[in-house]
Parts: sequence; C-alpha cells; structure tokens
Amino acid sequence: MFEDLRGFLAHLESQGQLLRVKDEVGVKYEIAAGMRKTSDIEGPALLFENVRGYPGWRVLGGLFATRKLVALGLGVPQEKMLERYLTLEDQRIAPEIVSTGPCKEIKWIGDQVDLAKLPIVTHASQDCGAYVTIGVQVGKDPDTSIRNLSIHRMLVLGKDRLSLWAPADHHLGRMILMAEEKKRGLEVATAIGVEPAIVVGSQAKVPFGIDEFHVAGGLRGAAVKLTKCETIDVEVPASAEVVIEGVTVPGERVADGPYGEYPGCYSEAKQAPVLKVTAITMRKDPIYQTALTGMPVTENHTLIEYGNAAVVYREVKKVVPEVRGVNMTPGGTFRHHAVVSIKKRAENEGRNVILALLSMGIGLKQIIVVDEDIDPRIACSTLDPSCSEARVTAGLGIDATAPMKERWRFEKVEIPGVDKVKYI
Ligand SMILES: Cc1cc2nc3c(=O)[nH]c(=O)nc-3n(C[C@H](O)[C@H](O)[C@H](O)COP(=O)(O)O)c2cc1C
Ligand SMILES: [Mn+2]
Repeated sequence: MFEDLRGFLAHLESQGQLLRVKDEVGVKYEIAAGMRKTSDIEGPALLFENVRGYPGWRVLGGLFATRKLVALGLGVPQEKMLERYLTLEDQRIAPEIVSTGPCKEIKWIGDQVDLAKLPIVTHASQDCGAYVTIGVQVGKDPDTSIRNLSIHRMLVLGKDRLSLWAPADHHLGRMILMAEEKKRGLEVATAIGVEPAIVVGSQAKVPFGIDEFHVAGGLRGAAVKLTKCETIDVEVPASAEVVIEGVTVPGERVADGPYGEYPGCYSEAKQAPVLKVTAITMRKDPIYQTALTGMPVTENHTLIEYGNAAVVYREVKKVVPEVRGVNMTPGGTFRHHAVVSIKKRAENEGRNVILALLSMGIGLKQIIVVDEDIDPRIACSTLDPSCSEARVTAGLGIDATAPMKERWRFEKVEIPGVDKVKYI
C-alpha cells in the first residue's frame, strides 16, 4: 500500500523500475515517443524532469507500461495477480473524508484557470490535439449521489474547456445523460497522479451504483482519503497531484478525434460531451501524469486486464463451478479474446460458457458459434484424430484483411521520434 503516487515512485526507483529522464523533451510527440519505446521493450516508467516550456513541472509517463508495473502497484507477485485480485476486488473498504490535503497546495479558481499552463501531451501523429489520458474521473449519480470512478480521455478545447469522451455505455456517460434530462450539467472531478490502487480500482467492472473508491480501498487494504473539491460537490483523493474540477455543459457536444486508440488504429471524430473547468488545484512541484494507448501492449491495456479477467472469471463460474483459469490475451487487447480453462462434467458446459461470455457485453469476440443453416464441414486428413469415420470435420478461417473501402480505419497509430529516444 502506498500513501500517494510519490510513495509508489520511490518504491519503483528502489526496484530499478523508474527512469528519471534529464534530456529536454517537448509535450508534442516527444514524451509519447519515450513511452512507446519503454512499452515496447518492457522498460521502466519514465519521469521526465525537463519539459520544454513547463518549468516547475515533471511529467510521468508509462507508469503502468508493463504488467509488472501494475503488479508492483498492487504489491502482488505477477503470477498470483488474478487469484489475489479476485479476493481484493471483493474486499470493499469505504473511503474516509479528510478536511484537506496536498492536492490543495496550489489553487486556480474561476478566471485563474488556464489549461495551457499544464503540460498536456499530444501522443500520436494523427491525434487531433492534446489529451489528458489518465485522469481518474469522479462523478455522482444525479439520483442517488453515489460516486463513480472511471478514466476518460479529455481533449483540450480552450483555456477552460475540455471534451470528455464518456460514452453512454459507461457509467459516467450515463450520469451525464441523466443530469441532462434534469436540464443540468454533471459535476465531474478529474484526479491526475493518484496512487496505483485507485487507478486499478477505477477499472473494476462493478455494476452501476457501486462507488469504485470502495473497491480501491479493498485493493490497497486501507481507506482512500478523500477531500472536497473547491467549486463542486465532489470528493477527490487528497494526495492527488492535480485535480481538474468542472461541470458538463448540458446538450453540448464537440468533435473528439481522430485519436490513436487501443486496437492500434485511429478512431474517427466522435461527438463528445464538453466540460467547463471551474477550478484546478495541485501539489507544489506537481507531477503531471499521462498514459499511452495505441498498439498493444500499453498501459491502456495492462490496466484493464484484471478488471476484465475477474468479471469473465465470475461469469464462467456461474455456469461451471470448477474454473481452472482465465487468460485474457495481450493480442486481444486484454478485452476481446479469452482463454478459459474449466473442468467439464457435462457435455454442454463448454458451449454454455461461450454463450454466457458472448452475452456479457465486455467486448469478447473470439468465441464462435454458427447457425444450423451453415455447414462448416470439410473433408479432412485420414490422420486427423478429431474426425469421425465419415472423415469430415469443422473448419474455421478468419479473413482479417481490412475492407478496401475503409482502409483508413486501420491505419496504424504512429508516434514520431521513437527511434530518436536515446536515454533508454
Ligand atoms: C488509460 C486508460 C484510458 C481510458 N480511456 C477511456 C476513454 O477515453 N473513454 C472510455 O470510455 N473509457 C476509457 N477507459 C476505460 C474506462 O475507464 C473503463 O472501462 C472503466 O472501467 C469504466 O468505468 P465504469 O464501469 O464505471 O463505467 C480508459 C482506461 C484506461 C486504463
Ligand atoms: Mn462504475
């Protein structure tokens, strides 16, 4: 358990898992290039100490670039992660409210707000602008006031305006729509640079109505300390490096994208809600944290692995009590492909697992079922031991070539300058 982000960084440094980068870097592509390289070589997290144009700031990137870094964040041996995560995710510990905290050391309220003063990073070559990519958003259900934690990217639109890509099928997106129905904006706080259990907890696939701060408390084995925001009725981790307070503008949408996304290609511009920033508070000598996404594996992948594996494990267990293991594959971005091991005691159990997983809605797609009007049988080798005496078998092929009319959807996300990074 770590008190705050800085406690985790000190631990990483003692493990040789943090590199302090003294070379001068710019926020446009150059920081992301280092993050791409460290993700590709399974290197350390990077703390950029010399950021051009932002004296006084340090930028942290690739904090969760590898699965090892996530395991270190939870203090669990990597090979025991799923087993331990399953227990810890269920062990809810309520947060504690404290009167103030380090996140209030510097305050910019109202007119003092200027997002241009934060070292917000532009990552991929065709990204439409600079994005906050690892802010943990805290919102409250407009009906019950129960908190929700999640991470949604935010595009800088002006000195006090951000997009907030929270689609309706995510809890925060739903809350924004619920508030709009009441002709109101939704108050949203974004905490940047928090301890790892809060970031991992924000990715737990728990139902709407569960405050993920309770999950984060369970993951760290102690209550998360929260303090009230300055301009909105929302609580944030008291030791956060930076907090952006804001309110969504009811009914307003803005083009958000293209953006280099988690499958490794660009998403087209989407219509995203808009956040009007009402205050920014921070620690002294603040550390601004950014995260990379794009071609797997990046921290956008490693951070979702156990939340997804746990919800798949629990779903399988409902169908077959004897689950031997669940493996979400990196190639499937820890989301689309699952390998599940069960002890089968009835013939239909395997198929029932497939059906259950297909319908759970987390995006699993490497599960294949055909209709009765499809004949999947083909002639087979006489040596194929899986074949019946009729020497016919099932065949499966995947045409993974891109549709010719839509090649742009598959263009690879690229970060200029990865080959020029010399410090790792
Ligand atoms: C680094 C990172 C960036 C993410 N960015 C987005 C995003 O921009 N939009 C989004 O909908 N989900 C994003 N996610 C995934 C959501 O945060 C995740 O699905 C979360 O569990 C949703 O919370 P909810 O279940 O409370 O809706 C991101 C995850 C990570 C780790
Ligand atoms: Mn939620």
